[in-house]
Amino acid sequence: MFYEVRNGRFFFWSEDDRVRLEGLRPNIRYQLGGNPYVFRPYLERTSDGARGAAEQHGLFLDLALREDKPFLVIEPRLTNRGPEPVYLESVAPLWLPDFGEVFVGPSAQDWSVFRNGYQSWTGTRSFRAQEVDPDPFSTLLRIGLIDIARPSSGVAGHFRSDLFTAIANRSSQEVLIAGFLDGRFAFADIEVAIVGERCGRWAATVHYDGKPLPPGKSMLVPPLVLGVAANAYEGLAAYARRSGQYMQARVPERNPIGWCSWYDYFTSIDEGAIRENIDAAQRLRPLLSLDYLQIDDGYQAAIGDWLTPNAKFRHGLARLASEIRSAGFTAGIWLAPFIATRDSRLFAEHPDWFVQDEDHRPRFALWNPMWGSRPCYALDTTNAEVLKWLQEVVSTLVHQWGFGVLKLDFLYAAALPGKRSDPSATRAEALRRGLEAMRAAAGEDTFFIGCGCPLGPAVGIVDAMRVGPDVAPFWTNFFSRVPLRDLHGVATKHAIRNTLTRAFLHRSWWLNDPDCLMIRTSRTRLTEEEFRTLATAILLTDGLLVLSDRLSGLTEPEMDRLRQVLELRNENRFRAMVPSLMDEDPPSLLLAYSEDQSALACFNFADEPSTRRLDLQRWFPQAKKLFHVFEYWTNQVLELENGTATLPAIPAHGSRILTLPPD
Ligand code: 9PG
Repeated sequence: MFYEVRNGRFFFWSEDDRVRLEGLRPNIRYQLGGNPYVFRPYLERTSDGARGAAEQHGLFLDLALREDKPFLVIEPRLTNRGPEPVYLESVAPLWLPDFGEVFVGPSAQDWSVFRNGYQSWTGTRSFRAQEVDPDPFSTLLRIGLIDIARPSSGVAGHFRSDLFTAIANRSSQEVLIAGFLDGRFAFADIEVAIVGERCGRWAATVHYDGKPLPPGKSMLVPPLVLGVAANAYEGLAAYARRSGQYMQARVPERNPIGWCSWYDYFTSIDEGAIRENIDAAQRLRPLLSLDYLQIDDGYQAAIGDWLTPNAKFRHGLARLASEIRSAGFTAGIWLAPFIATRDSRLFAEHPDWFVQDEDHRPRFALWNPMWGSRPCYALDTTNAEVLKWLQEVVSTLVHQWGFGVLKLDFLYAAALPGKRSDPSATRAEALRRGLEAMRAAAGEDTFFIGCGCPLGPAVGIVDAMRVGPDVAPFWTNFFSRVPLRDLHGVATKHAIRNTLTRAFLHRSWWLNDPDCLMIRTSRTRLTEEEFRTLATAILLTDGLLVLSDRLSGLTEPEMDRLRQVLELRNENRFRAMVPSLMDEDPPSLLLAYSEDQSALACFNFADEPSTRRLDLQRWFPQAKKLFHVFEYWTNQVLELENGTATLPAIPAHGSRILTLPPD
């Protein structure tokens, strides 16, 4: 890895010279006196890096450059030496001007670009040069699934990846990794456009949403890292470790097993149902010791009134929490702390606590058909009174009522564009302040699960994070395929995709929550094969294991499923690797390593059966010496020929797991 500043521009190249960034410069957008400006300084060499050779309106940019293997770290600092505040739109420490070039192998036509989504539910995958990144069909759907301030351009070969990316050349195999080390206080992305054989656009940009930089002040811009990797997944995993350390991620040693009421009852829960499950969970004990039981959506009087239960929870939540605890489980509860409907007491009493849209009306955040016709609005988490209210809610739930697990949902609302009481906060800062207030109120011992959450601002605050869309008692459906583009939002298939494509964040940024595993055989359209595929993805990526079926009256086949799942989980703490991350969507291979076992999972996402030949020696040197491997789900022994296994047809949406002794 080499780098230099020459002719006012930045250059970076790999040892073999096949990955090159040539002639990049910074690009800063800001407002002054109500007018928009662009500042694209040329660079001059300094003792520890580079600085903008020019100043504009008193703005200076310094880039400290240092090697921290396997990355080059670029640490930008922006200073305002002018007499007035400068309102920052965005700072791109590196941006590709007309006369620059980015090479990852010979032709950009062979590139695959990893596009990380904005929040939990945003579909995340690699795209080929000819492909379009499709946003959900309508504005209504986009609000809850992508960042509406940064929609996809809809142009083939043009991608914008949140916080980090990998660019892989599929024919010559080079990989470039680029990412910001800090996503806590501002949203940031890497933008890549492929135009014919060339890279037409490349920019690593931090978005400041008009944040003022006062005169005489300077600020650190999130450091950017660049690196080359032999394998995109491993490169992204190295990035996740480095950035997780930088952001002081919370990574609990123990990965709890939970139960959640949502995916069987949905909003039709009541006290009786929760009680039945407490009893059933106790009876399950010899087989499975659940750590927590979590009450999901459906207990509250209104969205926003988290401390007021509805008529189905007559005896209140404190009592239910105490019953859960008396039975030996941690009690968990769902809430959507940053939204409220008009019919909530919160809204009636504090109509001024909400983010405002362009028309000075409360900022629309969501319309959820499950909650009837009422729209939800976004709370202003830069308002001190709102933060105080959040702390009261959390403090009551945790310290008075005894909940130890909080599933915090629809968190994106706090970061929606709009007018806030503190205009100096970025959207990411607004969200982070809301999260920090809740963490401060809860204390260190409460387990937070983030959901529907932009990723960066939650690092260091949540213990676990939903990394994909909701699972459902179906594989996919018309709605998920068409308006949601076979990518975003609710569908078991979509959840599995993100579980694979974001597996490298696990234990670096938080514990990954791949969403719940349903083991039931009725009240679901998931087939046996689809159940196994979901279980395979959750277990081999070491994700949070949360069951979501009514636990009383589990049938023998359902108990069998549970046993199989636990057998696969119990002895192993797998570390995952997705070798085809940049070649397929969704990736069909998943490697998992633990101390006692190695495993290779093979998924068939197609709608018809398919056979596969797998050369195990590519990933497992020990396969050379083996004559057969074991297949977990079908309980078969497969012969190996020169380390190659031929899998009998895998049914549609099915998966197989080959297990090997460790290397
Ligand atoms: C409870 C659920 C579960 C689930 C969460 C989240 O756009 N929407 O209308 C929409 C509805 C539900 C949803 C996501 C989006 O799911 O992921 O686990 O807690 O809320 O309502």
